[in-house]
Amino acid sequence: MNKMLAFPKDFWWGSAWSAEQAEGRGETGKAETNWEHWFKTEPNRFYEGVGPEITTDHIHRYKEDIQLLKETGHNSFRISISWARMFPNGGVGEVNDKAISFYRDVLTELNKNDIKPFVNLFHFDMPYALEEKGGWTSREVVEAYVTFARTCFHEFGDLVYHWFTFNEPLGPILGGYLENFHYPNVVDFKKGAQAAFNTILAHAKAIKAFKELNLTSKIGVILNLSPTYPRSQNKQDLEAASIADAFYVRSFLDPMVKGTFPKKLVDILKNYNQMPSYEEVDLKIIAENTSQILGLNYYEPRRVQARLTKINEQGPFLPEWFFELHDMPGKRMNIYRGWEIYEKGIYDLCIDIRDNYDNIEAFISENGMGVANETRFMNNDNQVNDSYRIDFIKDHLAYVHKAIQEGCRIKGYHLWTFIDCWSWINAYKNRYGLVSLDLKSQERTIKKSGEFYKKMSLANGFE
Ligand code: BGP
Repeated sequence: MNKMLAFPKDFWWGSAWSAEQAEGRGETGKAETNWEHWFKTEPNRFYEGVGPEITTDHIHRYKEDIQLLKETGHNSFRISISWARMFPNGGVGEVNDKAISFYRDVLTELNKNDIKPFVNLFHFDMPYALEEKGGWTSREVVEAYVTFARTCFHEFGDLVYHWFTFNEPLGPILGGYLENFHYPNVVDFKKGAQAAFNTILAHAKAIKAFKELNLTSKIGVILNLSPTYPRSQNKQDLEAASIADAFYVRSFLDPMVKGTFPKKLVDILKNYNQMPSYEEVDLKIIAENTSQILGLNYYEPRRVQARLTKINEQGPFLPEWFFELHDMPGKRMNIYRGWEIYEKGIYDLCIDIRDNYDNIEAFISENGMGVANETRFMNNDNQVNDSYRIDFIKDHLAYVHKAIQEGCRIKGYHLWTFIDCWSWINAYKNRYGLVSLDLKSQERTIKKSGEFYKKMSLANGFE
């Protein structure tokens, strides 16, 4: 018989999604977002031409959905609040009473059902009018975000369990300023560095505003942290991995958790004239307002080697000047999504946080398995028999369990995601949910993994 892996009392079993990916536009009034704008202007970029207009229609179905949360064993759930819905006049100005009522209804319903609401403020969705002002490169946008954050703390503070300022702040920087999968879709490292710095400042300023309200909840950030593994232990590969780690892991983790910037990264940016502009007082605000809790998103590792081919220093500056990705022979792939599966990565990440970040209270805020054409695994009752997802969850959780045994303060596990939802330019290509969605009828059906998730949550562990 397999040994039961029991998790600590009050472990947070849950999942996560975001406003733009799940709500749909609805009738509350909402400013156009960057994603809606991009979809309107370049629909062909989006998988099968599906945009964020309706998505999972949670805005009309939240009561039914919260019952499904119960039926799949959730004791906690992460949503995000749409800035564009809260401030329908381009993200600034008067706050939207209808948006306040909607979110208060959702949060009240979650609490009534004993599901702790985790609320994130920014999950890639910026009011388009603010993108026009320069997006995160603009100080005006930082101040507008702080007003949005303060308004949310004030309006919903009595109903929220824990708060998060940003989900994966690296995403919009990488995608928007380097790798073409996020608006504004340019290649300009220096602008990206400015946007990153301003995001970090916005995080700190929001935390400052939060502390002024003396709420009992905590506030932090959710970061996507792929541990970096060098191809070999030779000096060049180790150095390449350490630089990649500085760009992709420490860049947000250090300032948002410790209040300092990684020296390695700063030295490179100075050498290559890529430093953002800032004022001395910004550094003080960042140092004094750090995360109280940390969300860890983990999907796959980053494998790195020293560059084998020469870079073109005439072209735009890129992190890849200093390393390249290593396609490790024999690595195990999620053949349905194209990402590597390496469950030990989640353990290495937890240990890193324990040892280098003062063992800050943390939880796994996203982890999950995307599968294309998942209907092929449907049985005659229209239920997706996703045994691969159950294995994926168990394999990762076994490593989370081990990390907890070794002293990591990991308080919960949130799967990506609850009901299959819309995913940026990939739209509905890769399905991640515990519950499947029929896009045409909006019918929801619990997958085998949803049944498993409930059993695991009730038992507070699994065999
Ligand atoms: C994370 C994001 C989520 C979600 C997930 C799956 O990085 O926080 O919003 O999109 O990735 O991504 P994809 O659908 O591209 O596989």
